[in-house]
Amino acid sequence: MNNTLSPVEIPQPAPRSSRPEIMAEEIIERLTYRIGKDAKVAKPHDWLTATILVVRDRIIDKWMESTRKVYRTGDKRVYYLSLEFLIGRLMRDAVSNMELLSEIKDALVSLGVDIDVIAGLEPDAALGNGGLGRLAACFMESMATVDIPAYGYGIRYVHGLFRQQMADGWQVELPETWLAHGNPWEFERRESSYEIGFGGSVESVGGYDDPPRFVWKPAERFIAMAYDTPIVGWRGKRVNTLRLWSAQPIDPILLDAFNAGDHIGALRESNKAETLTRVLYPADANPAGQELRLRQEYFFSSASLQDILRRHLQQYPDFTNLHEKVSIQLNDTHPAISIAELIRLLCDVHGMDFDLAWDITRQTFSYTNHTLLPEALESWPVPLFERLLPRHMQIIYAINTKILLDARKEKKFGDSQIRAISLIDEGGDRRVRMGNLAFVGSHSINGVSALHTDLMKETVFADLHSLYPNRINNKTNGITPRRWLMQCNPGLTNLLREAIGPEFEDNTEALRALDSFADDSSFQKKFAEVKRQNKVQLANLVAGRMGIRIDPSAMFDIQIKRIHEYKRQLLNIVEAVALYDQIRSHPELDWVPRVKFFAGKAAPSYHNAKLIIKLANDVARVINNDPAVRGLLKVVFIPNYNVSLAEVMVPAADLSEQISTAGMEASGTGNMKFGLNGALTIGTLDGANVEMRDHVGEENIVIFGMTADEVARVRSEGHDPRAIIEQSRELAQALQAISSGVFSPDDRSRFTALIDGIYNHDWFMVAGDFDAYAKAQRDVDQIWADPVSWYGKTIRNTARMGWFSSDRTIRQYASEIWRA
Ligand code: NBG
Repeated sequence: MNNTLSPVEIPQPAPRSSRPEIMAEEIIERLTYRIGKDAKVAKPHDWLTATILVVRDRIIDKWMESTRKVYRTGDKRVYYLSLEFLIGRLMRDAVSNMELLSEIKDALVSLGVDIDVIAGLEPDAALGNGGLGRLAACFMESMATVDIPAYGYGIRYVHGLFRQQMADGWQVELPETWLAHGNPWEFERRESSYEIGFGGSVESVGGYDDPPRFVWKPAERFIAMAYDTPIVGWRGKRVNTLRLWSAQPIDPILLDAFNAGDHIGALRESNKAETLTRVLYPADANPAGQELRLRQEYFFSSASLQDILRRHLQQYPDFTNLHEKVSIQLNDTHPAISIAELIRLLCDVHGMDFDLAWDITRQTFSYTNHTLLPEALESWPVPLFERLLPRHMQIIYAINTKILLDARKEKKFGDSQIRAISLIDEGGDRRVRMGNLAFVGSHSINGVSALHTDLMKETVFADLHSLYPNRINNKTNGITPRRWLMQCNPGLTNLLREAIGPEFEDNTEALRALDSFADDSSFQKKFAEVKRQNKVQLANLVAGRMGIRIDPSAMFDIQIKRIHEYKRQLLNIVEAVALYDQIRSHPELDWVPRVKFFAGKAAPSYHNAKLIIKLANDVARVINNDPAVRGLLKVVFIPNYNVSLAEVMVPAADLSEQISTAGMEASGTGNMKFGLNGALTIGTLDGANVEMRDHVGEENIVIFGMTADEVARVRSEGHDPRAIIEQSRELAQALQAISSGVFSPDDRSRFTALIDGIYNHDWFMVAGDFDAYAKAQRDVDQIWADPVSWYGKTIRNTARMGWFSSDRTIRQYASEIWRA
């Protein structure tokens, strides 16, 4: 069944030519008739938009074909629900995946336009905070590449992640306006609109003979409207849809109020709707905890599910086969309310009975956990939940009754286990636990690296795991090699093609053939030259943006990621201070010239993270200006880290810092990007670092520090950081220097409390791991001093990272979870 209106056969548009002359003509055509600009006065931004429109047309042809195909075949559709999609710029991605790069370049050259200049104007769509959102973006690209019919569902935030500016070394957050020039990639879909309610009450109708039916009468209602962005897979094989929801008022203006002279009140509904999807919460791995966040979560979950059900009914008579035709992946707990919402829609709106709806729901959903940090597990106060989503609260109680009865009767769970698995946290103020809801409502719960998955079974989900022992599984993260090798590092890509042929472009694991070149001196020279070119580019960026000159022959040591105590930028900075001390005390030694780069944003409310940024900048100012260092060590904090900046930094790295406290980084994905681009990793046995070591070989990675087990043991048995510090002269000196204001003469006690934290509890094991880290850094220096050894290792990193392609990850999701 289809809802086509036209009875006549509609001719399809003719395929478009990719000849540069034709595309140049089309660019002029778009500039003139779509943008309304004469080529003589067109601004670079107009050229960008016109170019995107020309590429977009070619994508649309494939997009429609992909959509038609899934209606024809009746294949299962995968829905990826995520509050974050950190997609970055799209033009280069789209052009390169459509294999139009040289044609578009030529077309633009013939018009006197430089593609690099206009590509640099494209705003960086930052609808995410960090790894979780970037993973969603890599997955979207890989799902299209491996030909899975998939939709991403999220929110079209008007303001993505804030712009970070430095004011005297402090982070300042400014609003980001990625939509300021319009967005040529998106299509507004007014016809795909759904009503979303909040608050109000629940009435039950029927009773006596029939089972009662529940009717939710929301007090507030909004419209969710869809905006679609096409996502092209590699070689344009398939084009999927990223559908982002925007909130609209039901009554844009209250005319009664307006006519009565209340001009502001008349726009009340409009303002409320706009607020709902205006900003992305800037918290990474810790819950925002505010009502607006819960509203955002429910808003996009409900809109997505209504859309999914509507699409299903276009093809099938009812929902009894929903789980055979639909898989819904919950990206963390943010969309976990979807579980109760699906039951509500099936039962209350479509008349299904609860037990069947529950069964179908569980077979439809699967959930990915992305962090074990206890403070990051989402939960909502019961009174707030009840007020905002009264019907969902009832459904959650009903699910809880089922689960707890089953656990007590079938599994003989005792009180403490019952308390642990309950959907309601009864300790203190009562709260709804979204992690437990996501777990019980899904047939698959996965972690994002082998270690993280093991720890999930042992810690946060231990009791739920013993109740449902077959549900937890692992899907180690991956990255798309198109963006993170082929687009960001054309120099290396060309060299690889020259050496091992093009097979790796379609199968990243074919990079393994590079192993046989690892010790070949002429290949090493070429590999080194590519790295040098990439470093020159980064050096130019730093000179241009910050006015700091750096020497591209120094070792580029890079740590880029969100600023978090568990990620231990602080350990890296303390080591820099210790090294600074050493260089001054022993000027006669052969120090390896290094530039330590940092970039990353801190959650605006995360005090210590912001202080760590200030510390990095304070330390940089002192070290960079001390003539005694003779340029051997530089520290650079590049502001406003985002996807586009990563695309310049990753290819330029010699050393990749992946130094989280073991057991705390679920996976990491930056680690994979660096390895693939030929950096050596210094890291702990945490997250996917463990599997990276297994793949590249332990001689090709520098591992240091406590293991996750050791951290857990030390934490439970008692850790004495003060004693450790007293044993380590270098560490003691560095900490004292920071604490006493050597780097902050304007405010000597600025960092005292931060450093006291290390002396007093050292939760993140900065003192605990310092000596091992400092020694590992000197090992890195030694490897660097022998270029043959250095390039042998880094080439082997590129050769052996193919398994970390998100194509592999997605294939595993498809075969083991979605069965698509
Ligand atoms: C992050 C983890 C990373 C992991 C990404 C993607 C959250 C909540 N978690 O280690 O911290 O790589 O998720 O899985 O953002």
